[in-house]
Amino acid sequence: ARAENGHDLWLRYRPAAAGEAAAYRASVGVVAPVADTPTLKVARAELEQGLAGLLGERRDGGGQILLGTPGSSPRIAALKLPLDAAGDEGFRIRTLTDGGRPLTVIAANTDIGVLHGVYRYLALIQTRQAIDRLDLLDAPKVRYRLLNHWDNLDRSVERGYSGQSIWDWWRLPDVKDPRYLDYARANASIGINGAVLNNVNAKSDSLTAPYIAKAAALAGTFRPYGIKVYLSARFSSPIEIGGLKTADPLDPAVRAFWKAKADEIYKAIPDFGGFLVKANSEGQPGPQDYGRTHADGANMLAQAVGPHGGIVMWRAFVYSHEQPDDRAKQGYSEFKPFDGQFAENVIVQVKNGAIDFQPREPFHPLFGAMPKTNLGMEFQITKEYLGFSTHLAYLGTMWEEVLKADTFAAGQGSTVAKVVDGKLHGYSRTLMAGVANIGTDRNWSGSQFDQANWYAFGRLAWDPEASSEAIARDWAAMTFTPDRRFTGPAVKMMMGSREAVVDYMTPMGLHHLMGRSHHYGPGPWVAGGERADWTSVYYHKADKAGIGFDRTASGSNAVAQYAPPVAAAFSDLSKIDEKDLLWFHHLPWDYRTRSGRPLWDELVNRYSRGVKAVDGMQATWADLSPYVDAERHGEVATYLAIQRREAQWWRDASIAYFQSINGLPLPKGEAPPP
Ligand code: GCW
Repeated sequence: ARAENGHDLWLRYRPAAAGEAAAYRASVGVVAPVADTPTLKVARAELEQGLAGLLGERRDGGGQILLGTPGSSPRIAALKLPLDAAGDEGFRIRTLTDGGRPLTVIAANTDIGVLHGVYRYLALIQTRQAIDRLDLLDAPKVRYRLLNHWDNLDRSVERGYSGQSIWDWWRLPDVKDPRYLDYARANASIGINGAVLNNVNAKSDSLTAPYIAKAAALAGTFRPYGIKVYLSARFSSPIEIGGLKTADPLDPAVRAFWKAKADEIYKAIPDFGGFLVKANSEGQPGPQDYGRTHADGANMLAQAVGPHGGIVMWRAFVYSHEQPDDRAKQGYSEFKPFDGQFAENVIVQVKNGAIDFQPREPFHPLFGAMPKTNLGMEFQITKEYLGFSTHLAYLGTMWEEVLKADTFAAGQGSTVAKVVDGKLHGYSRTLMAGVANIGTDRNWSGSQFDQANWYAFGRLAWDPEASSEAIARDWAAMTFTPDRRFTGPAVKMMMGSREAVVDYMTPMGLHHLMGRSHHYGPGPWVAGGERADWTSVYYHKADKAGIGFDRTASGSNAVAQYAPPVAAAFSDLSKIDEKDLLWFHHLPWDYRTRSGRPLWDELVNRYSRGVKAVDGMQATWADLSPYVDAERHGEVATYLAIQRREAQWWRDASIAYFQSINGLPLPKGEAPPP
């Protein structure tokens, strides 16, 4: 028996029950030969492997599966299937009959579209959908669907909780770890089409010839799967590896350096994707060091890669301690004035919220505010602020909440999803980036359930309006078992899991109360230090009278960065959703919440509710043991036990700390911290 350690991810292809397999075999046939291209060969091999695993080697019902493009397959060309809407990466799956025998056609305009179609077809069987009468067309709504690896050249991973970097830089380019292929398969199966290989806190070494050769080796491995490589670029590289005295983006020698560097990279990697840049943020170098702007910096790089078809992703995650203004306002303040000044092949990459990947943040005010600048979404798959890989938190719900949020930029219905997929402002290039949670752990992501976040990210990048619940259901079925007695409770557990974390860590709009720098465990008492916005007291502002960050007109007025209807709703205590209450308001401890309880009681109630939710998750998981192999079941159970203990720690520590400030007793029925 194969080890069930999670290495196969959602591509397990374990046998369907005999009756189900027999039914599928009636419509599935043998896979017809394909044109001799790298991607079609991979597509056919994956289909063979998947069908053999799911349905067995013998599929002699007389049917056939035909894969290809009209360009490479005369049979497909003759069918004249409408494929316009499939674009460059989408596909059409159509069941027909041929001489009375079932024929399934997986067709696309490009080979990579065919590969995506193959994964979809397999997923239909993996999730036990009907496949005998299909006419399904699908295509991605976002053009660049990228993982951002925060992987360092020494194989450590910033905010990585699943072992070391899977990029074995030392042995590359000669040794190509077979994991790279599995990585490419997994990503292609969910439509991810690019990977930024190195950390945004970048080292210039990554742009030197030896590392370009290593990146080229990875690019070669990924190419048949439709995945391009990108690199994070350190803005001061012209000084560090170019022998120049400056990195001023308007200096001709600096511009020549970047142009030559781009030419050098494209010589080794003709389909190189482009650069990702973190500039003038958290101590990273950038154009402002020379009195230049973000647009100056981004456009210079864009000009270097533009002729080769490359892009520049310029991050809007900027804040500086010389700037005393509310940190939540700084990204907007720095970027909004430059709307319309970025080159066409620049995408400004914006985190989902204005602070930093908190368990809950209102959507970033830049979404909807830059109609003339390509804006992309940056989500964090790795759970820096949600208990690393040891706490179970399905992030699909969080991302869906952000994507469904209404910016009102062009009236009601101007959701963040419509900003990101380009519908609202007609962006020429659309992007969704996810900070990867992948490492050398056998299960890739540090825990079984963190694989779901990788999976959900890919699915939402493909379709930002997809349902996080449907995605969770597919994932659970493919990763564990399609048995509804399993998927029903497991999906329910996943759907509530992130809210549980919000409750026991930072309920009601509280944020950034994690322990200093590592961000694991409670630290609402963290004060002092070199900068205010790296402390917790900066964010909760608790005092004897009340708690919360006033971001209304009477406070930092961050609300004014949102469209007027949004600002009005956030400002108005009778309208604001209580999930965001203390993000925007400083309120007395006895403020009456919607439950009727005073604020203090309501907070304590939510902390306790979070802990109880983890009790519920443990109970659910225990009940599911009949459906899960012992190794994975045991691992999840052990992690849940850690989470239960630490949820209690969060609750107790937070409550005890706030009591030390407000001097209030615990509400009736609440257990005191030990
Ligand atoms: O979330 C914070 C992290 C840093 C990270 C930074 C960023 C890569 O704590 O580790 O640096 O954000 O997004 O640039």
